Amino acid sequence: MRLVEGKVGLILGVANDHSIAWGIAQALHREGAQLGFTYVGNAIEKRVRPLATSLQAELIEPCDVGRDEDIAALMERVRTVYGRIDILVHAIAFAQREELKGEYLETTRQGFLTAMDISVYSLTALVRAARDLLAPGASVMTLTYHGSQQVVPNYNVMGVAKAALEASVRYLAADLGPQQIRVNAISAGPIRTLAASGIAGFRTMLDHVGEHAPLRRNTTIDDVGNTALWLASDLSSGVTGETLYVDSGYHIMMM
Ligand code: NAD
Ligand code: 0WE
Repeated sequence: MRLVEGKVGLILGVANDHSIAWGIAQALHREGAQLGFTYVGNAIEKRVRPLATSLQAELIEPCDVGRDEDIAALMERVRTVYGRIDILVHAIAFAQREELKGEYLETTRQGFLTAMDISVYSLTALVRAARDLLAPGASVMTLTYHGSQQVVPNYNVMGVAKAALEASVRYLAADLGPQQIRVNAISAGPIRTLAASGIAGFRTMLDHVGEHAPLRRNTTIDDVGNTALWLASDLSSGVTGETLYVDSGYHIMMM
């Protein structure tokens, strides 16, 4: 029996075949999950449709997580097509580009609110809208980064947002635990995705991590996908409210 045979998964955050959400989708599909996907905007729709179709997705819907009406419409579609959710994957973050350089001190009110809305509140909004669809035994997961715990130059408002996201995971886990729904975060090491493109010095960061991490290599979307598969499966039935590191061990190192 495959690890997630017959489970229904909803995946938010595939932009292209480099996306962490795509690594997760491939692992879940390989082990028997039925998957639905969302996208924002026409450019991403063009990339997501063929990817989703290649995994026999029955649901491919638009959803800007900054819009409550999009989230509500998405969950109504899920209700019609699948009638339930066993796996919910939130792999979404956004801050205005100007906020990811220079001093954190210069963060604007609007920059702060946008990062918190799209990267943090969206998880809570999605889980609330999905509440009556989430089956007993369901697994909800999100993606975070160690910039929530220690200062990573230029990560700035996203570090503050990820700290709030990890705290949201704990509060959601406490709320949904009695319904036998688990909520966890995966803290991934740096990976070259669309969200990492154009970040000054990203190459240098990747090379440094690859040379100094215990495993002496960078994290791949397959590494994250396989941990997500475990979190989605009943093998992780006792784990909730947790942040799991999938970063070649980098965060345990000092010098
Ligand atoms: P990505 O660009 O492939 O994925 C980010 C996704 O967020 C995109 O699909 C984009 O469409 C979506 N998104 C942005 N604004 C949205 C909105 N308003 N509504 C709906 N979707 C929206 O990049 P990724 O690196 O795969 O990012 C996925 C997650 O992984 C993010 O939470 C990111 O913070 C996290 N993460 C990334 C890394 C890394 O180094 N790449 C490391 C740790 C954690
Ligand atoms: O969470 C992230 C990236 C999130 C992100 C990226 C962008 C780039 C394009 C959020 N919003 C935007 N907005 C854009 O306009 N990561 C963990 C990857 C990342 O981003 C960094 C990093 C790392 C690692 C930014 C600065 C320093 C390190």
